[in-house]
Amino acid sequence: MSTATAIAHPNIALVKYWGKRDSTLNLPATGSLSMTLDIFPTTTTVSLDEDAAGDILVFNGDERADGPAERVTRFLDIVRELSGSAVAARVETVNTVPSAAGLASSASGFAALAVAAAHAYGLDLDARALSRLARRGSGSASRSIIPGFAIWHAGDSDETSFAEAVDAPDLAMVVAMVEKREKPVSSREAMRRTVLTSPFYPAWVSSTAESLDAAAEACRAGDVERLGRITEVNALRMHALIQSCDPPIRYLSPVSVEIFDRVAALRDAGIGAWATADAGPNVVVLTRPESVTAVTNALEGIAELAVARPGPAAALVTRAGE
Ligand code: 2P0
Repeated sequence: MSTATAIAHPNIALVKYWGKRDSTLNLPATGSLSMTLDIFPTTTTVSLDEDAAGDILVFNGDERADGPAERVTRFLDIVRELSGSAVAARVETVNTVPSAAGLASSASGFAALAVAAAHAYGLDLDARALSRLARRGSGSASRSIIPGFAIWHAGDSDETSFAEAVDAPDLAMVVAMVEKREKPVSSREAMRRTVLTSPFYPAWVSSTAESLDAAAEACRAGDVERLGRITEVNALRMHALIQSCDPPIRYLSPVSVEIFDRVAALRDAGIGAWATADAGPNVVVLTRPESVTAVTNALEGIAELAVARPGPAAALVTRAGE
């Protein structure tokens, strides 16, 4: 029996992925840029089982037979097709990120699953191929394969849509966990609704492509101020876009908005700090490492806080069997 265990970390996008051009291949409408974190890892073990009738998913100790299990099976079907194997697998995953709270749990989840499944099924994939594979599970997972800062190139085919590392200045993130409950509308459904109903969607696609070029340039040049400004503007544009759906969706809560205000006040006081938020009420503050204490002091008491630095690539931990 072949078994492999892998570990991956979530990532937070500075320039966001919101909207697909192809939902079968999970090709995004625009490229994106992110930092992989060094906190909240997901550890996943994939064990092939020749006698099993179907795949089994055990998520944080509970066997699941619902949506997440079907999504894992659809992903494993891609791995089985690539490897020429028809064998079912048992997938055990332990996620330390608060699940479905807009903190990129599917990114670390599918990145860890991609690495573990590729090894368990005997595929020899380089980082680019792993990023493409992880993308099929969840778009943002393509970036969690990569350490530190990553650009996910939108591409226009399975071969050309992958993430790769980009040089960046020394940065940190302060994660403000406003709520840990499941979000009311999944990113996948909200993206679909955005593409179908928002009159602002074409403007989002064109402006995000420009923001990505500018952010990549700022990253390479080590221009923290410019990168920070692009990050906060892009996040607020994404939330404005999401709120413009019919029926509308609003992920930010009053506490999230209060955090954006406190971060703006920090900037007025001369501290380089910029806020972003994914598909949920949690807010992540991008800052220089030396300003982390100023940020945590400013957010003290409003939310549970965690400090992250650029994290490692998704990696194999152990492997056994043929
Ligand atoms: C991002 N998010 O760039 C954006 C910003 C959330 C807000 O990627 O449908 O779970 O699995 O490809 O990757 C969340 O969406 O969506 C996401 P699927 P995913 O991080």
